[in-house]
Amino acid sequence: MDVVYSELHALQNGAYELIGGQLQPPVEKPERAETIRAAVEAAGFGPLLSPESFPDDTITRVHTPEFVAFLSTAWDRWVEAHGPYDALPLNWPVRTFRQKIPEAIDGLLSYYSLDAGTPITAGTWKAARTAVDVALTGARLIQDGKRHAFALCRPPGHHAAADLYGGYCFLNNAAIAAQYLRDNGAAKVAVLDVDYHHGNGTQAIFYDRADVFFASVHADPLQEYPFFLGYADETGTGAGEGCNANYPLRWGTGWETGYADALDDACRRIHGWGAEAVVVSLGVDTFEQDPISQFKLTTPDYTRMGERIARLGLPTLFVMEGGYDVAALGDNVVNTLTGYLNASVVA
Ligand code: OKP
Ligand code: ZN
Repeated sequence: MDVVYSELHALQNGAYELIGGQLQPPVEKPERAETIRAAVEAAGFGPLLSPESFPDDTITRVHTPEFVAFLSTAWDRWVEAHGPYDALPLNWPVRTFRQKIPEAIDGLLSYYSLDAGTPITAGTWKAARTAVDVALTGARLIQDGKRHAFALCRPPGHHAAADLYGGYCFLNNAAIAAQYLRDNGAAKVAVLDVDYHHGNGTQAIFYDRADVFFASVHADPLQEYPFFLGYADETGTGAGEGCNANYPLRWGTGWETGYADALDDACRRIHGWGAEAVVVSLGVDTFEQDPISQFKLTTPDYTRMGERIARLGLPTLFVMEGGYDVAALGDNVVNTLTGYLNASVVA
């Protein structure tokens, strides 16, 4: 399986993160992608491909031009206002407020963000923009007839909506790749999100559309971030009614205690809907030792996950999302991809 990777991911490198009321080193850090790269290489995956450059209009098929302009200039404006420290918002236009777009950089960060855990740094734009190229290079491989590819994206993307960043995500790599597949021949594309956290951004982007099916298995938003989307009664709207499937699961869920059944149902829905290709938002923060998560998947369970995805029998683009136990990240990703490959029936 081809793997697309760029070392420019390391340009996203926040200084600290507020976790449980304490400033701590960020869990979303460059070592994540490096350990995955080393593991897939050691496991014999490859070749390791550098991303091609895709034009900005692949991004504005999913994100608003205003949002892209904001993200690409935010660091310079922040430095001008405050100096070279991580750019972070501190308030939001929640209930009782108006949705006006402010002029000042602090207000723009507040308007366009969903949390204060997603620092914009000197290299954020370059890293996020390159992650899109990584995902699109993978999508082009699929479009060119490959049965599968792995886009080793960092920073992740599934929390980013059309004009919203947060949850360590800036540009929605998986959504942009799915849209690219739609724009280049696939009539019906599914996104299967197995990250521990609900892919609120991807859901929002495709919520009213009948041509992209979104299915997500994730921690119950009653208990877990992002808290305000990801419930089972979110089934799509308008033309997209019936094209969204959420599987919220309680803290403590393991492979045999709810996860496998939910994944199976999500895959059945995608199959029954008639998807021609699937983009997998691959987060391995469902792992039992993940430092910010509460599921109980084990390293061997990821082999089963890959096998189930392979049984869809679809061209498959894996796009890296979360997963924060650096010691086990490589094994968990490799097991997913190996399980997939060993079970995939080459048409
Ligand atoms: C991203 B992905 C605030 C803690 C909030 C954010 C979790 C983002 C997960 N500092 N945690 O879905 O793995
Ligand atoms: Zn996650």
